[in-house]
Amino acid sequence: TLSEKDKNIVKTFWAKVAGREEDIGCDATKTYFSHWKDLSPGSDPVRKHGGIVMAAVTDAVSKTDDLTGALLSLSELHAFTLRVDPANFKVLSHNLLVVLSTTFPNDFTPEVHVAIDKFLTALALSEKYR
Ligand code: ZNH
Repeated sequence: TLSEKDKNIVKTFWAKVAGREEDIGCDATKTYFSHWKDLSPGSDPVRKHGGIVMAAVTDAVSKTDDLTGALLSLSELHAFTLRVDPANFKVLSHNLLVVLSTTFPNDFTPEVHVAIDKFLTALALSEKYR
């Protein structure tokens, strides 16, 4: 679970991400959603969806004390309606870590890496599957 220290690290790092959600989300999600016609990096649907996913992550950063409650309806949507394979969450989290590390090479210390990794795992949108 996330320690208080992890939470602070995530919040401090996320201040850098603020305002760049679309770019980062676009990069991290472009390998998904193959059913969309135009999947080229930077295409409108990918950009838009990347922004939506990242906005949800940013929202979660402000709710680290009750992630399960904050993400309840979103996690139900993914488990019951969208039926996203849980393995995909791991891949997306990994993509996000890669994009964050290359976008902010100086800020992405090993400490930040571990804290963000824990945070993304704690988002647990796949929790309802269990
Ligand atoms: Zn998801 C949708 C978030 C992951 C798939 N998403 C969505 C939304 C959101 C999200 C916010 C919108 C909703 C509404 O509208 O209501 N996601 C998210 C997050 C994450 C995710 C935060 C992580 C971190 N997803 C994911 C994955 C996948 C997905 C992994 C697969 C692969 N989503 C999805 C889909 C959708 C969504 C399919 C729908 C889209 C449309 O409809 O357009």
